[in-house]
Amino acid sequence: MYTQALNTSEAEVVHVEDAERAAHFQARIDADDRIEPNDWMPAAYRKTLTRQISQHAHSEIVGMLPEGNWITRAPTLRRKAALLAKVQDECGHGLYLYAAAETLGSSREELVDLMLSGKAKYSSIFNYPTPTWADIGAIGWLVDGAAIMNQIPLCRCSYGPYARAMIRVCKEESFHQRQGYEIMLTLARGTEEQKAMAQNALDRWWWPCLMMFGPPDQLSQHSDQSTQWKIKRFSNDDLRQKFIDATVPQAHYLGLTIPDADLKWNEASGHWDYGAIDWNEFKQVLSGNGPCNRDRIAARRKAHEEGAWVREAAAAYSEKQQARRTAAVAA
Ligand code: BYC
Repeated sequence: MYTQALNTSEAEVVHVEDAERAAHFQARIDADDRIEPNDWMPAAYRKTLTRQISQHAHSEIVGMLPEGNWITRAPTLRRKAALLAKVQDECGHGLYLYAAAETLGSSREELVDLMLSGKAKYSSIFNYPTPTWADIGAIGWLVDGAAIMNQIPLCRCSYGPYARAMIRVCKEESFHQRQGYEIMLTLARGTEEQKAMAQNALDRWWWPCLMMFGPPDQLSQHSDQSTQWKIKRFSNDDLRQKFIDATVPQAHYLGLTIPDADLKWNEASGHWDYGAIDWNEFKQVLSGNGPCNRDRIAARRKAHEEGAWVREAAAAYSEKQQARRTAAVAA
């Protein structure tokens, strides 16, 4: 019991109890305790995690589309096998993440419907096209590289199911990043045409990748609260800077040029200074006006409709199993 109700109205008691529970909850977070599904948590913590984890799950599922586009056209059998495995991993990540979100009380159907109806976001990065094979290299190298930078700290997120899901996801993302970088290396050391293709992909993916980390800190609505709750361990700008610092030397090794005339090593800060990001483009993509937003949602809706029979068959099988178990218990 958190309070004694003496000479106070019922509403006041509830209020005091909530405040005490919230203080106890924050003390657990401050002590780096893990919050588990059956623990008490503030409604806003549940809401923000459901939002972030489900958006993350949607990103994994929509993220299968740009790369899926190349499975039938991968240049060799080995490349095809690796790409197929990567896309299947992303599907698996989406499923762990929906399962983690479900522990907070929303059903997968509800969450998926929010994405299909355009009400829930998914990462801006998956609204860009993949016209050449080099895009598959650039996605692995840069998109998965950015994802790892963002997700490693999430392995220490205060919510247990999300943090545990992230450990496996990060291991698989590391393999994805390596396979992407290796594609870029092969192209960069290939013919002039192949090198130009790699450079062109870098030119198109660089800036959208920097946007993956979210708006600049002063415009981020959720950062302060999420940091207090140890959902976020680093700010959007800090992670963006870490990504740039790690990636610039990799581009140099490839012999490719980062498409930013203002990119400059800053001796004093020990970081790479970079040019202005076009936040208007980010806003446009988030409002549904990116190059591929409509195609992505249409493809997911079609897949969902075409998969209806699988969901119905699984539900019928599960009901049958349940009836069998009930009959066995009764016998
Ligand atoms: N795209 O207050 P902020 C992957 C939204 S998948 C779209 O800073 P927060 C992979 C944000 O949701 C990569 N929306 O938010 C898969 C919020 O809007 P709402 C996905 C964005 O949550 C396949 C508003 O802007 N990774 O790795 O504190 C192949 C204000 O932002 C974006 C994750 O989801 C964006 N880029 O911080 C390869 C990681 N950025 O919700 C790779 C988990 C911001 O109020 N998520 N918004 O309507 C996070 O770490 C955080 O949610 C973010 C944003 C850093 C993304």
